[in-house]
Amino acid sequence: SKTLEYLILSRTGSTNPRSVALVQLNRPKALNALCDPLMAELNVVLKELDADPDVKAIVLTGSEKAFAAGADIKEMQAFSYDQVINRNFIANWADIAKIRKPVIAAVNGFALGGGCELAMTCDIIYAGENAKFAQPEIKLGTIAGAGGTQRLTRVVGKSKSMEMNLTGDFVGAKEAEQAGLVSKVFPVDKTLDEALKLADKIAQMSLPVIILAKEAVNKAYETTLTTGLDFERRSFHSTFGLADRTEGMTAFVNKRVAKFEDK
Ligand code: CO8
Repeated sequence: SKTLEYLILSRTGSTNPRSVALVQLNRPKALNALCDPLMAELNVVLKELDADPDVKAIVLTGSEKAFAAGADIKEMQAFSYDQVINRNFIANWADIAKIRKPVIAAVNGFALGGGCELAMTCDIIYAGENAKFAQPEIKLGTIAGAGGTQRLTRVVGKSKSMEMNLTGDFVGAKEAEQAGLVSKVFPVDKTLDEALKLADKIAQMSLPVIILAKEAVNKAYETTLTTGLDFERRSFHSTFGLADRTEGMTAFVNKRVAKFEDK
């Protein structure tokens, strides 16, 4: 594993030991508060992993106490309007949504404000029983700035999103699962293992098909149903240009396990 200033990186994977990348937020003294240099480092690392042909899935996690307690309030405290607008503060957060490979968030403990938004920017959220999600910006006299009013509303609906954004109240793991924010809940010491297992399961699939599937699901948030269905059908058709599609169907017909080669 490799330790950067704010992140710890490692690789795993049952078939290819480099196919699953683990990115751990490592700023324990500030409960992984997402300061600007941390987000810059995260962006660089995720882009590198996205470009690495060995990597087929990425897991993003924090500690057992905190996934991330939000944007760095101490950093933001002194900012003025002209400063945030001139430097387009937090605009680089949008880059994370452009990663083409699946990113799984393994969330234990606090996922607050920017921490909840970062988890929601990921493709799948696994949560530990101690996970606490919230958009507490309103208590700081501000509002969410990286998806807390947008992604959250699309996921949990208006009433719960309004409640969370207008009160800052914590939502626990079970409630988050019921609301569809989280796909599964685990004991705290199992969350990361389960997320890595999920990533490894995905990593057994064909990389170009993984990318097409993620892109197609994400289209559901961006377009009308008719346009999305057209996009999906065209993407489905395009898999017929892949050797892995031939292999997958041939393996099924011949009652053997498919062996994908990412092409
Ligand atoms: N920013 C900076 N430092 C933080 C943050 C934070 N968000 N959260 C915790 N810390 C620091 C604390 O200041 C403390 O530092 P120190 O030891 O130097 O005093 C250390 O982490 C430990 O924290 P606590 O002592 O408070 O630990 P507790 O266990 O008592 O409480 C809580 C944990 C409940 C998580 C508490 O720390 C808390 O309420 N934190 C703030 C949560 C919050 O309001 N988050 C939202 C931030 S605003 C935001 O995310 C805006 C998003 C805008 C778009 C995205 C842009 C990035």
